[in-house]
Amino acid sequence: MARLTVLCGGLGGSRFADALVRAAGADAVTVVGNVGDDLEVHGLHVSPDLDTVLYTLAGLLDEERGWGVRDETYNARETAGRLGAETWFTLGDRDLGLHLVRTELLRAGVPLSAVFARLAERLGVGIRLLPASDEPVRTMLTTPDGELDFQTWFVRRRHADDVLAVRYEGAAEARPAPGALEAIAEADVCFLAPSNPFVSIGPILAVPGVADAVAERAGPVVAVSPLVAGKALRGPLARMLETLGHDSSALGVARLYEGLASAFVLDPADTGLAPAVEALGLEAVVTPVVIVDPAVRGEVGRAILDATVRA
Ligand code: FO1
Repeated sequence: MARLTVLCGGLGGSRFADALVRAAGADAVTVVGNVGDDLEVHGLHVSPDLDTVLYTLAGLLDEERGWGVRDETYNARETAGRLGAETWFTLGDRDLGLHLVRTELLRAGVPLSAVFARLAERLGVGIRLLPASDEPVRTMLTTPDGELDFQTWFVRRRHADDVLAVRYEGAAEARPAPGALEAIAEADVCFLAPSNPFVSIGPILAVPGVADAVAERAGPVVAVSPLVAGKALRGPLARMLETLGHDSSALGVARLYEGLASAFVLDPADTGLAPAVEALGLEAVVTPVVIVDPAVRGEVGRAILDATVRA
């Protein structure tokens, strides 16, 4: 059985992890996930990206919306709003149950990685799900209106502000979660999921030791393009690349991974970029990367594995 480790963010990353699970089985997959967009809501710890991975693999995700639990209700939010609380970050009733349990465990001194191990087990998710760190790392974005934390920028202000710089608060003091560096070093293939390189993969790589573990691997490091024909399937990546001074294309993303990845997976829509990707010293692998529909994920995952386990 091939051992596959995936550095991943929220929706794109969770769909990619699901594709690998469908192709190779849950036992094969370890996720090292982003905690840079974690936040506290009503005193509860919320880990949106890792929760999205958890919900996707448990078959609970609201696939249309791309976050939270399907068949959700919002009674607690309505009460909180009526009582004067801020409700711009929506927590549904079912989702709230998870945040209550997680926060209780964290307050009792259980590290975030152990909390996720428990949540995954209880929800029947067979992969290993590790936060990049048990310590806080927070993605902060410089905009023309000042510096904003990720969720204020993304949800509250609907990512309307141009992003001029990105910083990962706390990263320099954070330690990788137990097992994360080993999972990266020992995997047969280490993937950089089709997630936003600045706000999903960046905060993981910023934890001391993680980028070195990826760069020093003897085996392949395969980055999967989060852009197809210059467009993100969802989210603000194309515009962020522009405002941060990069090429708004799969090639622009490949350049960010130069020296770190050994191969870069491009959608057939971007075949024309393959020679430029190869010129960066990355093997260009052209195969579909669109995994929105759960029905195609297994097939897409198998094709990516066939093309890259040997890369
Ligand atoms: N995204 C929104 O656009 N609005 C929300 O109110 C919102 C709530 C939310 C609650 C739990 C959760 O796990 C995710 C949630 N998201 C929401 C998604 C989240 O902000 C982002 O998609 C990720 O952080 C980006 O990867």
